[in-house]
Amino acid sequence: RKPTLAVVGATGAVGTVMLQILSQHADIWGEIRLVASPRSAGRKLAVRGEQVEVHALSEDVFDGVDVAMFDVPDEVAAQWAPVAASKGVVVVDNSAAFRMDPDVPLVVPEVNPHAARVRPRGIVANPNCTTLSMIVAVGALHAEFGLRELIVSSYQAVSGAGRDGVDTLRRQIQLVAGSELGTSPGDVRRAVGDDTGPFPEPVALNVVPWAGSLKDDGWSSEEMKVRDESRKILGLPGLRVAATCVRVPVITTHSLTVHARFEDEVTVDRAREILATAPGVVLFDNPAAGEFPTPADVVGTDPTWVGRVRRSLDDPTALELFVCGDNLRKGAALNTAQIAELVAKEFTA
Ligand code: 2RA
Repeated sequence: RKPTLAVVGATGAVGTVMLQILSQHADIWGEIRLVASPRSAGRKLAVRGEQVEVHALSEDVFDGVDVAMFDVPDEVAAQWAPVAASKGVVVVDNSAAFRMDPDVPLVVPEVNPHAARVRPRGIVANPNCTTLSMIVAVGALHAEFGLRELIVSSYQAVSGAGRDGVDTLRRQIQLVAGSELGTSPGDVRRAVGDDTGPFPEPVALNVVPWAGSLKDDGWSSEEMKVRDESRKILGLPGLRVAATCVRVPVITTHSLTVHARFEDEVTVDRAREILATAPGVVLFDNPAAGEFPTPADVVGTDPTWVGRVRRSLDDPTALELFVCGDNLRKGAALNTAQIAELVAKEFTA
């Protein structure tokens, strides 16, 4: 029997990519039931080449469902994932509501697939897109070299903030295009006006050193997620992590610079071999030929792309990398689908 899948949050930015992925991956699901907020109920969306009606989120919508992917706000997931789980549904949740719950595994199939089998609450969590955009590459290096410390800076795309983020950047690009803006203090801000959407500052012609909400001692929620989630996924509770998260005027695909320090000396040759053969990673690293990943080339692809692999000049145990990953695919929908596919094997085995 092919398991029944529910996609909760089918109409959102990630949900849209999820439906594309479900249409492209092997057809392992029986019914695919689409679920969203009541205001989207009755709409029809294309999945697997068919128009499928969207149902309003309710307890009954989980009747007969085996696996449910959730991509909804934290508070909606916090309320509804346990409802689905109480009906025997295995929930794969892409919110932050359960990621750090010790009874909820946080899974990246290339790194810790075994963790998905132990789920006391019936919920498996999907990491945040910023963590996911680098962790497959870092995990492959950790498996060989033993990770001691991560220092990362992110260059995050506006679609990480959902459709509102994308609409905001597109609107601002119109307002600043073809002008002499960007040459005197505050000129971009005045052109863009007060409506900066989900961002604290204009994002067109700018970079904004902020993502998420304010946490203790000046850290952002996004920076804390990179630290906490990397530790949990890699099974390294004491890993030293320092992250600085920055929003850039890119529509989709998060990039990160990574300084990774390991237990012993590393070589670039061995690091390149590992990255070239790791599942889910593409090594694209030939600066002499101008070859390194950029978001504009990576968007729409599945793997984590790695370039600029160097050994630290001042520390032979450390590597420097530049990493790009599509935040809506591997960063969200794809990893969720991969986890759901792992779980689905339990139904068909
Ligand atoms: C962002 N990581 O990019 C967030 C979305 N989950 O804003």
